[in-house]
Amino acid sequence: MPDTAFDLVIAANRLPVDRVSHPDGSVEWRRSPGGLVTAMESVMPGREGAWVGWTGQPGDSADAPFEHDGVYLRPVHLTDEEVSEYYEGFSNDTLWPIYHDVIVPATFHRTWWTAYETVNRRFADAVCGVAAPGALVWVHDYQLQLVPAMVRERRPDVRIGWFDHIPFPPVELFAQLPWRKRIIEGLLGADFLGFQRVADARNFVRAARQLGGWTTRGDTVTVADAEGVEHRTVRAAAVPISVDARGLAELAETPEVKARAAEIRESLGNPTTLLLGVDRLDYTKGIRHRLKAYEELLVEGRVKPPEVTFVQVATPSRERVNAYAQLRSEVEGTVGRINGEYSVLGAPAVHYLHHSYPREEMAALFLAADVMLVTPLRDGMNLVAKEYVVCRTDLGGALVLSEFTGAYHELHQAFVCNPHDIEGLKQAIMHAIEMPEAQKRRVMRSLRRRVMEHDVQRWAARFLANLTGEL
Ligand code: GDG
Repeated sequence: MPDTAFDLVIAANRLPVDRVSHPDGSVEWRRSPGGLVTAMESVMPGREGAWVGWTGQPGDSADAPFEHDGVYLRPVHLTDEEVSEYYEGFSNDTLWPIYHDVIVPATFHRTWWTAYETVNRRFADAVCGVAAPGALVWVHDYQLQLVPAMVRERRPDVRIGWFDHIPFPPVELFAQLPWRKRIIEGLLGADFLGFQRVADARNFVRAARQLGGWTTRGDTVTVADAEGVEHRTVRAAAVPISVDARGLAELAETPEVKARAAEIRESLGNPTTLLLGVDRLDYTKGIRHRLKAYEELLVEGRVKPPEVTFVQVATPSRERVNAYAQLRSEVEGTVGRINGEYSVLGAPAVHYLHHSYPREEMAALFLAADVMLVTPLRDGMNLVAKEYVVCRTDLGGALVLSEFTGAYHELHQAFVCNPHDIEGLKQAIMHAIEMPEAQKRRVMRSLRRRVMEHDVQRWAARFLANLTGEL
């Protein structure tokens, strides 16, 4: 396949495939699970599509481009040092905490910034190499904020969009970043910037005005050329992401998933109430607050195993970043203490699972759970909340949802909580447990309707319509 031939180019930190190495030395690429891949599939038909990203494995040179499921994949290599400085360092230990309300302090290292620039340049070069004249270029997320301007420098003919999967911080927090102006300049290389919430888009526009002196009006920023002549506008607007609602609902309806859900309940001793949490083990997800509320409910005797039990799936994440290692040991200490005090033989108070599972198992867990606990301190969207409601085709279950998620802005009929308010969180959990079934079904019906109508395919189509100026 020739290079420079693609009219839709996606750039994301990761390629949509995982490398599987076999004992005989052969390598196979498997499609990674996740809504983004499905969303992109839905906008690829009728277009020649390419995807630029890292394979997930460090190396000194890039694998050759290859085709997978009809998409041209262009690997970008990262050395060991770049994985540690660009990815674990600047992306996950500088930007991630700043963009999530500084729940833990951010770490600043000038060498990390240099690596971030170098890697962003490599991504931009790869994009320029595959984009056809006039192509649409869709850049994803906080790891690639310099790519829009770097692509525009070389390829003023293409149309560039960027989507922010995580929150965009208030200007007071963003201002801490020594490289704040460079990041705004990087993003302003785009034609359209998409965010999860209106508030995130506004935070960006305010940062451009206050920290960079750009002229702004409503949701647009005006960019001047090198001579100071204003010549281009950039729009920043909310386009909230979603899930592959139909695909997931179909999965949840299969006899295998239903049987597995019943088996899970059975293996937990058929509790009256099964509480569930599913998160990457990340300090933004409010897992400690959730455990604290549950522990207090146990202390007060308002919930009791084996009638009530709590399953927490904590998917391993960013284990080489300090704050994550520390969180893991805190969470595991708390789970151990709670179980020591409140478990009964054969019926632990908390089932803690530090694993990742196939999507069929996740769907079965969602179906099995009476109350889903989504209690982040800050979260761009939170897809787990949306996945839970679409899986509940039976209209069973109840969703406890933090106000600090993007999902809250679409799903405010849920059992809403402020996770910092432990009393309030306990009340929301009890309310979700005790509300009469008929009432809960009405809530679930309206939550489902929202997500079924606003699915990930619609999100992708809306983003592209914004990018091309149709919206
Ligand atoms: C970022 C933003 C935003 C988790 N464990 C397993 C598993 N998962 C899946 C979930 C869900 C996804 O991973 C996690 O998405 P979230 O939205 O909950 O959170 P982040 O990973 O932080 O994602 C977030 C998102 O980007 C999209 O824009 O919503 O705010 O932080 O789909 O189901 N999937 C499988 N096994 C697991 O063990 N199969």
